[in-house]
Parts: sequence; structure tokens; C-alpha cells
Amino acid sequence: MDKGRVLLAVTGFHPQRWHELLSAERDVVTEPDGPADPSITYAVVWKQRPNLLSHLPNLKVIFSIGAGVDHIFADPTIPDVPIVKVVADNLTRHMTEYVVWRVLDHHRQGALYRAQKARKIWHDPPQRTAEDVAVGIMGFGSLGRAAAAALLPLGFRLNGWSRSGHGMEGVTSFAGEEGLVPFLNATDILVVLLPLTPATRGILNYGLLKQLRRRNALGGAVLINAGRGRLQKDADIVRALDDGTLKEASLDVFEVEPLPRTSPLWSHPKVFVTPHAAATSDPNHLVPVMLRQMEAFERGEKLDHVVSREAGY
Ligand code: NDP
Ligand code: OXD
Repeated sequence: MDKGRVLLAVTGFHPQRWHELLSAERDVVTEPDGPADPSITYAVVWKQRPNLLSHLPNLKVIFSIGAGVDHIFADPTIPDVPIVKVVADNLTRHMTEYVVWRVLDHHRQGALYRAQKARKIWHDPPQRTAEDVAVGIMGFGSLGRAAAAALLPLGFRLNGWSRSGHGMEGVTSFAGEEGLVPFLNATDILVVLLPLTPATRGILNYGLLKQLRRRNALGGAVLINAGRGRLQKDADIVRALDDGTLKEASLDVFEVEPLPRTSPLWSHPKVFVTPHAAATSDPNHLVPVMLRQMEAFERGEKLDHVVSREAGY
């Protein structure tokens, strides 16, 4: 098979570096030559324009620029070709860093010390022990498992929730709908690394947050969401923080992004905000992975990390 041409279709950020790196080995365009351009073999996309891919007759593979693929499935007209998600050490490490950083900050009372510093208060509160704190990872896939592997040697107790309930040594596994409430009841710090699918949209609502363990070594339940914003109800999180259902939250993702300036989350004293930056896709690391997959595909080999259309992730 010849070296296929690439359509690079991204919205929301500048694709220049992706273009440069892909162009070193492939012919790359940013617009098809008409809606039924026969010259396009691969699409490399982030939030592509609806209908852009639907009629390309020779499109063989769609590559997501991110680990999440909800931005692709948002267009119901996407053709029935394999969709490949990102699984790459660089992205996984960034997410692991984010999770460890946020878990440790909540565990080590970062918010309290920042407030004390602002008021020049010298006060040393009792220290907690990681063994007394259970971190529950909701979405136990490639990112969730890597985060768990980094938290385990720090001494935290670990729970993992997934569809299949697959295990990992040192982690208590919970599966599917029946496992959800027991998982939440055994969790002090909830780390969300779920994909956004029809089954997970809005799952982080007030009722779910109420199920977290609040009488615990931290003095309350903590939410860390780095999955997707539309997993959560922003207003329910504010309500939960205000009435003590949640003690604190670290949010990297939001129902609407960029987070509107009017959102109460910006100024909420119990919320730590990052701008969907937990694990940013770095073209220097991800383009070589995509190029290798294209070459393997052209040699007739199987693609890795193809998502399930049925499951939506
Ligand atoms: P994976 O597909 O490897 O893992 C997804 C996990 O979620 C799996 O354990 C899966 O279960 C579980 N899951 C999916 N649907 C359900 C459900 N209905 N009920 C219970 N469990 C479910 O994804 P990744 O780990 O690679 O990525 C996770 C998400 O992280 C991405 O989809 C993306 O949204 C987000 N992300 C955010 C970034 C950021 O910067 N904020 C950066 C990168 C990713 P099972 O194992 O049984 O299949
Ligand atoms: C991703 C993201 O899905 O950056 O990779 O959100």
C-alpha cells in the first residue's frame, strides 16, 4: 500500500507543530479537496467539523489527537472506519503526575497551608497517614491503572471501578452498576478518569457524591476530575461543597470549556482549577506513535488501541 495522505482536522488549538511533524513523512492537508476527496487515507482529528469525514471514499483510519474520543463521536456522521485513540507513555506520565499531585495536595492539606500563608499563620495541624486514606479511581483503564501504580507505593489504599472490574495487585476492584455504590462507600478521594459516553454523561451528580465516605481521616470527601467535564454537573459540585458533602475538589475539566468567567467554581475557596491541562497531547511524542501505526497498517498489520463504537470509548 502507498503512503496514504493525511487530513489534519483540529479545532480549538493551533495545529502547526502537528502539521510540521506529520509532513516530515506524509503528504498532509488541512482541508479536503471537496467533501468526497478520494485522496485522503487518514484523518488526524480533534473536534473535527461535523460532516467533514462522512463522504471521504478512501478514508481508512481516524486517529484521535487525545486519549478521549468523545469529540469524534460527537459527529453522528463519522464513517465506519477504525478509530484509534492515544495511548502513549508521555501522556500517561503527565496524567499520573497530575493525579499524584492532586491526591497529595488534598492529603497534605495544601488548601489549608495556602490559606494560612496568606494570613501569616504558623500552625502545624495533625498529620495524616496515607494508609488511612482510600483513593478510588473511577475509570480503571490505561490512565487509571498507571495512576494507581504510582499511588500504591505511597501507602494509599486503592479502589478501582470499571465496566469489567479487572483487577490489579494491591487494588480492590469493583465492576459495573452493582459495584458502584460499594466502590463509593469505600472511597475518601474520588479520582475520575472515565471516558465521556452515553453511559457516563452526568454520572458525577449530587446523589453520587453523597455516597462517598465523609467520616474519614481527611475530615471529608474529595473529588478529583480529570476525565471529561460533561461527566459532572458543575452546579451539583458547588452544592456538595457548600453543604459539606464534599470537602474539596480539584477540577481539570468542566461542563463548558473554557470555564465561563461567571462560574462560581473560579472563586470557590474549596476548588482547585486547572484548564483541561492534566495531560496535554504533545505532538513531539504523539506524532511518531501515529506515524508508526500508519506504517504498520500499510504493511497489513493490526492497528493498536482501536476504540469500540458500541461502547463509545
Ligand atoms: P481507557 O479506555 O483506557 O479506560 C477507560 C476506563 O473507564 C476503563 O476502565 C473502562 O472500563 C471504564 N469505563 C468506561 N465506561 C464505563 C462505565 N459505563 N462504567 C464503568 N466503567 C467504565 O481510557 P484512558 O484511561 O486512556 O482515558 C480515560 C479518559 O481520560 C479519556 O477518555 C479522556 O476523557 C480523559 N483524558 C483527559 C485528559 C486531560 O488532560 N484532562 C487527558 C487524557 C485523557 P473497562 O476497563 O472495563 O473497559
Ligand atoms: C485527551 C485530552 O483526551 O487531552 O487526551 O483531554
